[in-house]
Amino acid sequence: MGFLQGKRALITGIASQRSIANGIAEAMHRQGAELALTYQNDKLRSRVEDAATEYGAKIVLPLDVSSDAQIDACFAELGQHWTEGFDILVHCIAYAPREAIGGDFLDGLTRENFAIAQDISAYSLAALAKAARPQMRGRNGAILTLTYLGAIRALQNYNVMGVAKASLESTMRYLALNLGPEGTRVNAISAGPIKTLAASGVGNFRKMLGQFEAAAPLRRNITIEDVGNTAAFLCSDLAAGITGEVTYVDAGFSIVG
Ligand code: 0WD
Repeated sequence: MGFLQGKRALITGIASQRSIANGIAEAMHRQGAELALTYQNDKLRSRVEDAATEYGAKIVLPLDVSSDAQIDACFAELGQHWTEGFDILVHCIAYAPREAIGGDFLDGLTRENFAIAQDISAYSLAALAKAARPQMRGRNGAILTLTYLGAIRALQNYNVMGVAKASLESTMRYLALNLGPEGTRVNAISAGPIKTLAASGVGNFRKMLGQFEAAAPLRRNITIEDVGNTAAFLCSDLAAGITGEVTYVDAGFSIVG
């Protein structure tokens, strides 16, 4: 029996088979969780439906986090399926305009680019947690988001996304503080670089993968399976004492000076 048996998990952010969210869905399914998946737009719908078939997920809902109406509709519909609530919310969503995630930080900086990165990549975690709150309350559930080292270090090219990830990590801690008394834990995984659609927008990403592999103590890159397994653990009762934490799944890269 898997350690997520009896848990219901809503997973956002599947955009392709390579998506980190796909690795998380696979691991949570393998550990016995019942899944619901969301897709950002019609272009991604059939891919997410394929994933739903693979993982036996009966619920597939549209969710573009830039729309308050879609957030409301998503949780209203989820409540019709899972009438007694659900246990796990996985936030795997980030976006910044491409010109703002490469080269000189100030060259790509505009008021609008900064705001979009914050809105889609950080505010959306709080917005989803707020919408999910009545359905997750009192179930010993867990919320999980995905962050990156650029939140705490100034890394070449990551730019406004680094600022948004710092905001995301802080948002995660405030959620942990306020949802803890209701029994909901909130955590983040800081993943090493993985080649996904979102990552291909970051300047010089391929070069970064090589440098990462050479410097990381485990001398290898990270896979979506690595992240998926840690996500399954953090959202399970095995991690009942962990909240407000950033767990590094990065082959040790962040400890190297
Ligand atoms: O190296 C990496 N790939 C790392 C990713 C290292 C550390 C952290 N992360 C984070 C990302 O910043 C993100 O928060 O992991 C999370 C998942 O990213 P991913 O798996 O690397 O990327 P991807 O497969 O592209 O999924 C991200 C998805 C979007 O994909 P695209 O590429 O189409 O923008 O986030 C979703 C979308 O499906 N997304 C949205 N979903 C709902 N509403 C929105 C939106 N407005 N915007 C983007």
